[in-house]
Amino acid sequence: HYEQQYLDLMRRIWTEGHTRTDRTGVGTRALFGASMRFSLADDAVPLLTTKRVYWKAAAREMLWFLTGDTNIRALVAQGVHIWTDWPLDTYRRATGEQISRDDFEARIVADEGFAARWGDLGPVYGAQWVNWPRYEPAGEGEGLYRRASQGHNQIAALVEGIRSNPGSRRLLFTGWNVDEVDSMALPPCHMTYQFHVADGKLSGLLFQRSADFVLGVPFNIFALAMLTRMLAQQCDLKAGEIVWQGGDVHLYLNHAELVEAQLARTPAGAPKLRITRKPLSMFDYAIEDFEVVDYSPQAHIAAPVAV
Ligand code: DHF
Ligand code: TMP
Repeated sequence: HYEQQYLDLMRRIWTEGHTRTDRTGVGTRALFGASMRFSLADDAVPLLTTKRVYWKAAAREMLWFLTGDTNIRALVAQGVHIWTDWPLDTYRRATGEQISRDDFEARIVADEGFAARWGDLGPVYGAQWVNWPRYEPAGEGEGLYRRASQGHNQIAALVEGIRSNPGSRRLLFTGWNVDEVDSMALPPCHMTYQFHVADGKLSGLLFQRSADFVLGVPFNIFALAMLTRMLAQQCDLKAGEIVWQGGDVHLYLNHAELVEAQLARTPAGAPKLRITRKPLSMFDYAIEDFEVVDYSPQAHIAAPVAV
């Protein structure tokens, strides 16, 4: 079963990983350098079956990236809570107010000014993917360069590249903007995506510098599969496979019992991801265009997220 790779790697991190103190203070066991690959043939999608993965939250996050938005407001308004904890932490530290997560989210949705002030994550994924800063010679009295009103759209360029030069070894985009990582709430984890065309099939590879194996990775591999399927559809190619590569691949120490519980389960089933329409471009997909069938996972396993 395709999921065995995930479970084997999880077991290996837990048994062979080095214990490390990390930025969050929670502590991890970590391996350095690991890889998994999954077929996308016949609409196969690598959703975990040993626990329910809320794939619609991951799909909505991917569509949000593609809009270039970096404010959590649009996510929260759709009931996606996965990014709330970081702005919430900033808000609590700055104001000393012990606001609840629910109240903070309610204010983000109700009050546009509040969201503008407290809901932005900085120039994260979306900003870099579709609007990487570009500079042009400035006018009189403005210094040498000014920021151009329109940045680089790496996604549009990627589609153009796949269509016009499928043999290229430069079909990639990255969120790791050295000039801007310090102003992001979190520097990109899933940082570089590369694509490859062979035999009429498009494959996608992700390099993820830092991987929370319990919470982040199930979302990240689904999103990689979804993105690869969307690109293949836009470029009239079939989907090949996805390759996931992790740098610091870790299990948080407070996930110990959840890891044991999940490793005691057996994967089963072969879910499929259907795209029910062909939108005009990468920027015209909606959540309704995606459907997962044949997915009957075991129960969700809730895990605390290290902020
Ligand atoms: N920090 C850490 N420590 N780990 C992460 O995986 C992580 N991921 C981020 C931002 N910062 C992070 C963005 N992605 C969840 C999933 C993905 C994600 C953030 C959080 C998460 O909590 N998933 C839960 C609940 C999902 C839900 O309620 O919809 C899960 O069980 O999948
Ligand atoms: P770091 O910036 O100190 O590496 O912390 C980021 C944490 O978030 C780390 O545990 C990896 C995790 N993460 C994922 O695994 N996937 C994601 O998509 C994101 C945004 C974060």
